[in-house]
Amino acid sequence: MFRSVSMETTPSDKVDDDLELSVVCHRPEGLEKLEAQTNFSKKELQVLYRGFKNECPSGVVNEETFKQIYSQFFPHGDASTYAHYLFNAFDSSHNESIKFEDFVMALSILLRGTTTEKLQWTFNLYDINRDGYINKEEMTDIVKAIYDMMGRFTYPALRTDTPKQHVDAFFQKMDKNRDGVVTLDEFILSCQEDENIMRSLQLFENVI
Ligand SMILES: [Ca+2]
Ligand SMILES: [Ca+2]
Repeated sequence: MFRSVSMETTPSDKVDDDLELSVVCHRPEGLEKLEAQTNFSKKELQVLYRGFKNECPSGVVNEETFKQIYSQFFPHGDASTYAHYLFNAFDSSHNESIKFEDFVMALSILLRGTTTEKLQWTFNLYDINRDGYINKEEMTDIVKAIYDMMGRFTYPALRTDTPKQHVDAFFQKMDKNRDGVVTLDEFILSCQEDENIMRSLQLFENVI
């Protein structure tokens, strides 16, 4: 159903010019607060804000817009399902919209966070129903969404396994106590002790 979404969101130069002003006028105290809360400098935050406002002049991203923007990066596959999960992970206040603050907080972790912070964030992404555990269905849904998104051109990176094989292998390594779910501790421990899992996650990180 998301195939019908229009991809024509390329910003015009005119919009760009208008934004110079809004960047200068944007609540500087807000940026200072964010500078303290993230791993970005004020200057970097200003650049990010400019890009954010460029794509989303309203200052808030809803899921539809997020999918449109994100799908542009994966023209050969269907990124809509993965974008849905990502949107929920970015939407930290769970109010079905991503504000600039939500966006940079997530970006700060993904680009400049510690390994543990990144793994924690990834765990939350995989924990679709937010009950604190990753079950096999959730991991299958995520892995399938990634396969869909990659499409046939980048598929070779994942060609050796089917989604089910991928999930079974993940689970075997991660579910230490064999109770059928992966906790945050199990997730972090497995990733830290097994380079292969890390490498796989690295692959997943690249698509965030
Ligand atoms: Ca869960
Ligand atoms: Ca377990």
